[in-house]
Amino acid sequence: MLLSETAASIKNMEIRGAGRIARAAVEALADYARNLDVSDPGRFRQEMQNAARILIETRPTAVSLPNAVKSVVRALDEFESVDAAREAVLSRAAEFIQRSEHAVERIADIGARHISDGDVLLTHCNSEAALGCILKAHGQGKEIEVYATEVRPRDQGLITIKTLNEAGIPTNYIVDSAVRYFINEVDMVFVGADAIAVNGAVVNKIGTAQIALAAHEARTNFIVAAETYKFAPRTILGELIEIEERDPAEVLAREIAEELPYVRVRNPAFDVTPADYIDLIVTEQGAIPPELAFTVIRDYLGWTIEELQ
Ligand code: RUB
Repeated sequence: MLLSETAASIKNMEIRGAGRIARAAVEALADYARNLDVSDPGRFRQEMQNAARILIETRPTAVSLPNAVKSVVRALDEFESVDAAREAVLSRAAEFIQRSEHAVERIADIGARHISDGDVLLTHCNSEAALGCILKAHGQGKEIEVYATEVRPRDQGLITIKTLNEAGIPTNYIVDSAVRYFINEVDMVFVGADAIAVNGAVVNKIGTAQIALAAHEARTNFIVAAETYKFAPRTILGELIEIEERDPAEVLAREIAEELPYVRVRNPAFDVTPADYIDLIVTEQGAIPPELAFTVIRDYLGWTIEELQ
């Protein structure tokens, strides 16, 4: 897919979910590098950096996107010739995609160990990392049941229930506001993440924080499944994660909204769950308490404070 097509598909959410977004962006970047017909190394670098910026600007919250794209374009600084830089970009892109797919598998293995026979799980939105754990546990022969939320306004829950149904997992499909009603029947909440801050707070689909609150009050375990490239290094510098606010028409049809001049429709796509409400973050490097987020940023993202400036 062309760079502009991938950027448009990420923006309009045909490609969605933090891991998939990161892999699609990196693939587009590799494709762009492969076809970039310039001989001047400076020009090559500049064009690649522009391409990286276009991709990064598509959606502001999923930190996997800048983390992945930057890990690829960082190769540009290390090579003098266009051919060497191109090769480096291609091999870093392939490496990232392989690492990402492997991480999702590894998370499924580790996450499934926390799920017992007979458990009732609840998931929100459509996270390949969280669903991977659930599918793995089912594949291991554990009898599980799932509550999946609808996920207003974009209905990502529909994708989730189709996957669960295909796997033959008994699933209850509920409106987002029914979580408190059912939470006492749930043993464990499993969600994904778009970003994880240095203080262990998790940014995920709008509604996640409300579910965490309900789970906390009911003493229900709350587990996040997230690859290490979803941790946000710049939060070390005190930078906040930007919460994307999308088109109000996703929530209320424009014709209706136009009749209500005093009503402002708000549509934040994500919210922040404080570390206090999170029992465990399952990464490909192991399951950690949210308090260890700094260690993940330091040890696995490999970025020094100087590089972040
Ligand atoms: C998707 C979402 C997912 C995370 C993790 O939001 O909030 O829970 O991205 O997904 P959107 P994954 O639909 O707005 O992109 O585990 O697949 O990376």
